[in-house]
Amino acid sequence: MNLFFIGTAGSGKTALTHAFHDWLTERGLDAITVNLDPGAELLPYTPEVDVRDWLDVKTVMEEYGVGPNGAQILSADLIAVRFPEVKEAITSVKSPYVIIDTPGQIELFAFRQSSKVILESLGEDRSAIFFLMDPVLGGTPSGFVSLLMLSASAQFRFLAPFSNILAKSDLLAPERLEELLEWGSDYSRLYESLVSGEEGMHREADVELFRALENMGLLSSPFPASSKTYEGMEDIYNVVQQTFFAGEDAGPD
Ligand SMILES: Nc1nc2c(ncn2[C@@H]2O[C@H](COP(=O)(O)OP(=O)(O)O)[C@@H](O)[C@H]2O)c(=O)[nH]1
Ligand SMILES: [Mg+2]
Repeated sequence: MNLFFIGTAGSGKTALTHAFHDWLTERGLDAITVNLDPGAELLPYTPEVDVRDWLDVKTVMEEYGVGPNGAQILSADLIAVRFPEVKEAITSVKSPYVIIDTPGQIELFAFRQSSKVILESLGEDRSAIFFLMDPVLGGTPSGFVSLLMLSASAQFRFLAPFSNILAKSDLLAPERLEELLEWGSDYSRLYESLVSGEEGMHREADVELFRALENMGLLSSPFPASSKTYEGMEDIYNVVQQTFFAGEDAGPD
């Protein structure tokens, strides 16, 4: 099972990769971490497979004579070329849970062809995608709608099951957390907040965006998770069990 954590820069993908790995292994479950971010500097965990062994942004900058942004994009594309070797390294470990940390900026993974190559190579039927919603960006009704839109556009590109996570939940006061979760689970509340706020000129566009998401059936409720308090780790685990075993627990108690 390949579990991909995707999201905007700073949404907590790397921290969650670390936390969820620890959570699984503390329960005696066999899990490995994979770093697919060629631009990562310091990682809080030690990945079993690290894309930087094949490709890193600094070397790409030197070799191709491009700047940091160009190198990030080029690296994201070059991963696809080197992926057969990366995949070989992943599958040779033979661990049931493969937790995959993806590049910092969401567009480098979610919106480039290389991510399709990666998912297809590992098997979309053996993969699940978790989109991390950053509560800092999703703290206003229009910010929340924008994140749902971003999540929906990523969801469109993949066949693998897709879940939204309200990340870094420990940063929110209980009543704020409750409000954001209400927006996520009851879209009439999100709509109310959207039209009643002081959001000025963008309001109509947001309402249109909201309606489009609603009409396409693409609004999916996030659940909270924190890499600090471990809130939500069990929910991620349950999603995985539901997805791959239809509720039957694969691991020891
Ligand atoms: N309080 C809190 N901070 C977090 C959490 N997850 C990540 N962070 C912090 O947010 C920043 C970005 O996290 P990181 O995992 O590197 O984000 P990434 O860019 O998506 O990989 C770091 O300073 C983390 O320590 C969380 O669950 N709670
Ligand atoms: Mg990261």
